[in-house]
Amino acid sequence: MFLGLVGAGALGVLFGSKVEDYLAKHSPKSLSLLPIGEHFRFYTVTDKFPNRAPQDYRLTVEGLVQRPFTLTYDELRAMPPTMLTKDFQCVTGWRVRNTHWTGVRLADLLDKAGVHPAATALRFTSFDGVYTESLTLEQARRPDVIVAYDLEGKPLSSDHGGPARLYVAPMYGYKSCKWLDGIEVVDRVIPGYWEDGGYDVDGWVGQSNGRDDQPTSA
Ligand SMILES: Nc1nc2c(c(=O)[nH]1)N[C@H]1C(S)=C(S)[C@@H](COP(=O)(O)O)O[C@H]1N2
Ligand SMILES: [Mo]
Repeated sequence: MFLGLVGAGALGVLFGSKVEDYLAKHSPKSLSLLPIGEHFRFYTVTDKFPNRAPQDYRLTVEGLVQRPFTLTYDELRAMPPTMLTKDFQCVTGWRVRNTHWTGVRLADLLDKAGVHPAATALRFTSFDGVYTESLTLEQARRPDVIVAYDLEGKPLSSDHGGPARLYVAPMYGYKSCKWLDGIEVVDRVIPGYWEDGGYDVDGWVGQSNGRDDQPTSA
């Protein structure tokens, strides 16, 4: 079972985008007939998977805030934890049900920083050096939006975006920026990596991203 999952993950890395290009061209109905199991793929838009040890991890919150700060991994883990058990769904169709995450609410990080009244949105950066994401302040303050450091009761693996990533439960997976290292509070929504490629900025599961006229690899 374990080896099977690892094998499937490796296949996802090697062939994931091609398979999903193919899948995305077919209707949701035919998707459910295809033999894709309920497991995560491992995605990266760069040609590598960054690997940062927890002791080298830093998360910065800055921009339109009263008290910008940088947290170490231990400091992040020392904040009040939030647990969520919710689905994880990629816009291309794969979904893992009832995934169990632990992390810190973005709302708590924002309160710690003290958001300036002119702020309306957040911009997220990844230490892969390329990926970016965005949320409005209102979205970011939802209780089901966290900076996650555990998945299924274990420290989040590098392949899944560890030491810490976003988990935006109500939205498609592309909103959940992996290898998160920066949160900038800004005065307007700045569309992220896949949003520049055509995906909806408001990536609510089931309410956005019609399949037919969208890019197919997120
Ligand atoms: N830094 C970074 N974050 C990312 C991505 C990525 O390629 N790079 N892919 C996004 C997409 S499209 C999805 S579906 C999820 C996949 O998460 P996983 O690789 O842990 O399964 O991560 C999202 N966050
Ligand atoms: Mo995705």
